[in-house]
Amino acid sequence: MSHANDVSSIFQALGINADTDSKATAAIDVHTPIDGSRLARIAATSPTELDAALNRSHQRFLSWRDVPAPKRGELVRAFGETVRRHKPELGRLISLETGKILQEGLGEVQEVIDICEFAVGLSRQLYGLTIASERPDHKLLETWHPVGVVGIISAFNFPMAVFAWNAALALVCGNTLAWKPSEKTPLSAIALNGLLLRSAKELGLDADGLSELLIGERAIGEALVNHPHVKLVSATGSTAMGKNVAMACAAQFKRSLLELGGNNAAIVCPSANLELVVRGAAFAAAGTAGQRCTSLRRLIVHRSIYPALVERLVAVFARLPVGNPLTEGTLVGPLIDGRAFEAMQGALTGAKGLGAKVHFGQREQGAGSAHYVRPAIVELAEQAGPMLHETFAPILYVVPYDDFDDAIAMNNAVVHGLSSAVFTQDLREAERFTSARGSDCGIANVNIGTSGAEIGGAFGGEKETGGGRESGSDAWKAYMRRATNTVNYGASLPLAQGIRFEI
Ligand code: UN1
Repeated sequence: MSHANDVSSIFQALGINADTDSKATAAIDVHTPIDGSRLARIAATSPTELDAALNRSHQRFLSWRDVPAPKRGELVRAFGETVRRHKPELGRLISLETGKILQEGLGEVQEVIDICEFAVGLSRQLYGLTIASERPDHKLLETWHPVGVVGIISAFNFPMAVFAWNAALALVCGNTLAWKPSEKTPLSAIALNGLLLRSAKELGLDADGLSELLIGERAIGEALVNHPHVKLVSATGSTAMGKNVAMACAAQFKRSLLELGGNNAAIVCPSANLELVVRGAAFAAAGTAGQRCTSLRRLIVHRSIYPALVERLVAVFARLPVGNPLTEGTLVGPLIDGRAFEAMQGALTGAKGLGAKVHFGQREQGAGSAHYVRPAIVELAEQAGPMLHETFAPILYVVPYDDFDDAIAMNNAVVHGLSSAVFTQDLREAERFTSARGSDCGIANVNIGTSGAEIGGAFGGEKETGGGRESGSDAWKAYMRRATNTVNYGASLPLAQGIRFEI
């Protein structure tokens, strides 16, 4: 069966009517990274359609905000259950569209299910504080309200999970959604949004405007960000894109929630359990073909164990099964496209120019015009050149260190601040790494790699990663506005700050 037919039968199994062979003049061709063949042609959203969609979202918000939060949670529960029923088809669709191995496609769908469960519980936990008032017979309260239409811009590498982290929380908080997926992965978006709207209809809810899909390239994203009905923009993608979103939002006093790049490092200390390091580093660096924002890109290794560790990693990378992501046993699928391949080769050439010893990174046999590569290990004497930049590809730079404080300084010496890790059995090193003078990242792990964060924690990072937090913990607060209420239940009107104002 061709991959395009595979897509058609997935939509059929999902019960979603998608026009995957659009005749519209403004349409987007979707190709699979597996062999470069065309999966579908999808109509793009026009500016007029975008305006109409955002008007619908705004109108729907006006009634959705009045639905009690636990009732809103029922929609998210139904959505999560529908997704669970269709996990195999959705996982396969992700694999076809992104080139992720099937198990990672299924893992991503599991993240969608998990965040729905989290949000259902949360729908009964959207609480504020009561605060002691300085005045007699007064109380101070904090109440939380939805913000309105939440615009979601998502990247190709997590074409379903990123939407779900935002959508599940934003919906229980009482917002409606407008989603612009990556133009590389509109099929995953059509499928997932279709299931969300169907879940709403099955519950007897008005699905119109609950979650509008906006298909297109950069201009559609810009129109979304600039539309007056959109009150919060949650954007995942490159730092350059995030900077534009942040500036456009700031100019209009809109909120933005940014989840941008990462140049994530792990420090390997002399006492580290090397079994954990090899497994953790190989998965984090080579898994998803290095195309997670949490992928491990830098390994900072104590000089005493450097030769032994690098030898083991080289042996593991040499035999990593690279190939068709739908084939059982494959661990590394293709890069998303030719541009990703060129960026990778450019970084490797740059490293060679600095005298690096480069292991692998070459193109591997693959079908059609696909870009399969053997994940690279790049040994540098010190952190410099391309090691200081995020390249969205499987390259693991390795440098030695002598002093633990220097290692922490190297961890922090990049513009991004998403994820980081230390491998050690020394309690002092672990505590220092996770302390205020340790890693400056939003994620700082101990004895575990940089990728694969669970949904229960807040997810996001500092500096050019954008500062936003999504998913677990109290990330829901980003999707609500806070009001402080002072209530006087007495018969007089005492003023605060000791002011006397007799009239
Ligand atoms: C991303 O690459 O956009 O920790 C996020 C992880 C996933 C999220 C990755 N839960 O790898």
